[in-house]
Amino acid sequence: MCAGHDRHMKGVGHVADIEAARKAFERYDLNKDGLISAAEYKSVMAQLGDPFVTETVAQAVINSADGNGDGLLSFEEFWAVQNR
Ligand SMILES: [Ca+2]
Ligand SMILES: [Ca+2]
Repeated sequence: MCAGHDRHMKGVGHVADIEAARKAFERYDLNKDGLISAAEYKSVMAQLGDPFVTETVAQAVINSADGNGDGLLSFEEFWAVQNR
């Protein structure tokens, strides 16, 4: 239940409850369409001080959590990662 599993979602850290997860999700969802794209993830990581996350890396992170294979992260998929 702790440490290790969320390394690829760094910046999110340990999210204890769904409200905190939703806030984190909204921080990544820059255009508020309810989905996190690779471009959004990359921008937010850059804002958080990690300029080494390229769009390719961002897409890989999203793909690793992308339950339905559309290349975008929904809140449900994001939440599933928090609880992995
Ligand atoms: Ca979005
Ligand atoms: Ca998806």
